[in-house]
Amino acid sequence: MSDTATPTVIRREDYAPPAFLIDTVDLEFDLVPERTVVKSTLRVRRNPAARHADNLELMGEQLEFIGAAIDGTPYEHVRTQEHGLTVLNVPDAFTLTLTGACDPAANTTLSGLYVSSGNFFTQCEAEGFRRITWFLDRPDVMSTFTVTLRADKTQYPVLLSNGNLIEEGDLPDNRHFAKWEDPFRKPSYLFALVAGKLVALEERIQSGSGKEKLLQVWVEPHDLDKTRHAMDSLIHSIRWDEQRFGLELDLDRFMIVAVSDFNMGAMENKGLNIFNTKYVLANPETATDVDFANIEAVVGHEYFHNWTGNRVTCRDWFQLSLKEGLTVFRDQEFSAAMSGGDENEAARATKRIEDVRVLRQMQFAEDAGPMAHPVRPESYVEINNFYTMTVYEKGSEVVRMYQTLFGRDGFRKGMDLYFQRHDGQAVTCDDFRRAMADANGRDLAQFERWYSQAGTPRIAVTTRYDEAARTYSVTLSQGYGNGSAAARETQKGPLHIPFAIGLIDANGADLPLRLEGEASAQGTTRVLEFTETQQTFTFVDVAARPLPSLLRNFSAPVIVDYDYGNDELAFLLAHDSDPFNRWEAGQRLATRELLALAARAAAGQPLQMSDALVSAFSRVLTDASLSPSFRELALMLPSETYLAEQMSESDPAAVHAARQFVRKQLATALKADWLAAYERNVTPGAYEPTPEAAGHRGLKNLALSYLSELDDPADAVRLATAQYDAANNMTDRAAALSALLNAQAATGRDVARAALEDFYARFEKEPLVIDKWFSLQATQRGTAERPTIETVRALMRHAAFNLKNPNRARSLIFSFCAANPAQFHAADGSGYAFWADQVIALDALNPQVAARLARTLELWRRFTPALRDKMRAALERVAAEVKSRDVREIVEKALA
Ligand code: B3K
Ligand code: ZN
Repeated sequence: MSDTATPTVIRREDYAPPAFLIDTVDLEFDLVPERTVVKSTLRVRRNPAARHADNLELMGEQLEFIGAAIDGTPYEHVRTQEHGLTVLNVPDAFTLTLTGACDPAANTTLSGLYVSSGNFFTQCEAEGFRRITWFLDRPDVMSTFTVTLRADKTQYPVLLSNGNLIEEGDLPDNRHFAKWEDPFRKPSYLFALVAGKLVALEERIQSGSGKEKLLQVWVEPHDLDKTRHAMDSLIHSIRWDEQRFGLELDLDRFMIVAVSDFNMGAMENKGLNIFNTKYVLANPETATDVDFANIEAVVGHEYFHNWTGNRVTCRDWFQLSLKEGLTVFRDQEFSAAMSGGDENEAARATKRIEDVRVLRQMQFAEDAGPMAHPVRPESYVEINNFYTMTVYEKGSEVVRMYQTLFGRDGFRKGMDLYFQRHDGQAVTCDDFRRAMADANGRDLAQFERWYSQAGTPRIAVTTRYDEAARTYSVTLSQGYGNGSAAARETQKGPLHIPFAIGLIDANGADLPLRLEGEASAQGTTRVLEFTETQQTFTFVDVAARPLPSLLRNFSAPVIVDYDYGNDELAFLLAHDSDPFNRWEAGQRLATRELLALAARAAAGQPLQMSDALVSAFSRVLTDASLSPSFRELALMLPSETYLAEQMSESDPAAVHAARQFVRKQLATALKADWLAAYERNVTPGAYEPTPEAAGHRGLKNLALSYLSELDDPADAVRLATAQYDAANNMTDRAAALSALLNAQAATGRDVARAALEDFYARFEKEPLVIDKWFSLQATQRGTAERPTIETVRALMRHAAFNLKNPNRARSLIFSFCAANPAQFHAADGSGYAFWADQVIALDALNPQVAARLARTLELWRRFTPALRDKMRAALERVAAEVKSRDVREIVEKALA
């Protein structure tokens, strides 16, 4: 099938075990950029658990066939096709040798074997291994691998692959070789090799059981000074997984390699993780607090995959969330633990709030559009399109709900049973759920719907206080509201929802909770098991009407509809003992105000703001009992994208006007408090990426950003200029530049120019910092005289711009299309035309990156009619021109 024919839909219900198994794989590479020859020797046998097949069908793409042999004898009965190779009439068990070649230098897709900065790298998940050699490239075929790499010794002094190095030496003609052996069976998607001029930071540690382990972080020589944090993060990850889950590193050596051309964040190849430089390299001058935290999270995530993904892998790609949802949950718990210890609830809440923000902004939107799919999808055209927020983030929420239901100990029991049963296997989401159910003696049949139903559940809450009976009843009703058609198709019945609740008295104290039928009160937060369409829970012994604190700590990935009054929200923001719900109350208050203002802006009415939000925010800002990081989160307004999605018709211009208006009001009314917060949160001395110091910087820089909204931003310009000049770290420098750009847009005066030029000159040799330089400009506010699209178009012609580098493409194009809604959705449609040009250009180079960009228009039907028509036209142009399966799946679903 060629890519332009009708695309094949792969369905979960069609799963069949492979007709053959491959027990061992021996690979020999002669690495040459333009033509790498790969000899693959496979021990193959018929799968006793599958239907008989005469022929062996292997997948292969973009490969040149050189020859085949069976049991050492050349074999002619081989047919090659565009997407694979068939070996005809094979015996029951045999050794197959296939020799082929590929062209890594010409591989701009960054899938398979490719060259970046003169070095070789691989990316095999999901289906890249077939671009290296012919194979049963599916995760339920697990084999042990040995790999021999041969290459020029000067050009490629370092030769790495999975597992342990068992031999190395010189060859004639200035060449050398290295032979690697991975003792663990693995699917082909976990294969990796790296070859080139790299250096490593090394550390030796003892694992929990006392075995010596060699840890390495490999980078280009000039980046060696930016590896310490990644190494520390790796060591912390190893220790945390030992303590929390009793899981040890199983190899003698664990390597991380950084590469600057990479489609996503990182990849968990067995023993040889390959990372986007963005998630490895950091020092105070080049990386922000957010970068430091992201590196820790991604290093943890990939390391944790060693057990959840590699030792136990997925039977098929529909089960992707089995490893991704679980591993995201593990990395979230790890980051929470690192930010304040496993038991510090306030510090954990900060991480929880950040994660929920992402979920609500990105996953809820995905679930409301044409790409909506269950955590375990039913079908796909291109699997790379299903590495989604739903599979990752909602998948993580589903895993978290087991822990909410069974507690940390019960969850651990389930994990232990999962590994006891399935170590070394390729399994399904059902297997994981069964382990959790069996370990905790619970029936989780209904819980399965979390895996099979798409869409965001909505829970309507009504309450009733009976003064005479001293009872308080909470009635919960669940449904899905009116989500997308794609989601509705999957919805069959009510979910099993852990709904955490607390009741608060007039003084702001938690009430002890006793449900009808219980002998005594137990605790002040109760996880209700909500399993029916509608259910009433009655609390007894309630002396006065309480205020409910609903869905504490966001105990399920749902939307809660409850009609709080503004004063009630302000009260919760001031008193709720659940830090997540304190934050939530403030967000509800702000969202309500912002949406009302957006409606007025859309109708051309003048904007006016109530006092409720100003006084609530003022209390938070000046409440010294709250941590700076909590205050920062609570004082941050919901994003424009999130707000636009809450409107019946998304109107980015109206949302922008409303949000800017509120920012300016808050800046003006609280000016003195912002200035005081700025002064009080400076962090003198050497930079430290600790959560505490980062919290101070975060609040200080938020204050600066509000101050830059003032009609006369002279204070902000003065502070930002001084901060820029004096900064000893990237967090402060970038925040200062951002505030200057904001003030520049507001005043029309060139106040940011000098800093912008300095920034470029200072960091010209640091690609990750230059990405920030592009991104700050792409997300800046535009003015009538200079809309941001003009800046972006000019930057596309900048010498440092390179469409082939995904980080650079993301820093300019994605930042503009996905993170600057008011400018991107300009009424003249210029943003959409630009988007279409870039999707089409990327489609020819790198379909995976192109498909990600294509997704930024998928919610087009939800916008105002004038924008909708222009978006449709852009989508239709793209649909007519693109060739890749990846982009076609996205635009065809969007237009369907
Ligand atoms: N498993 C990889 C993602 C692979 C994406 C393929 N398109 C990284 C991760 O989730 O850890
Ligand atoms: Zn992952």
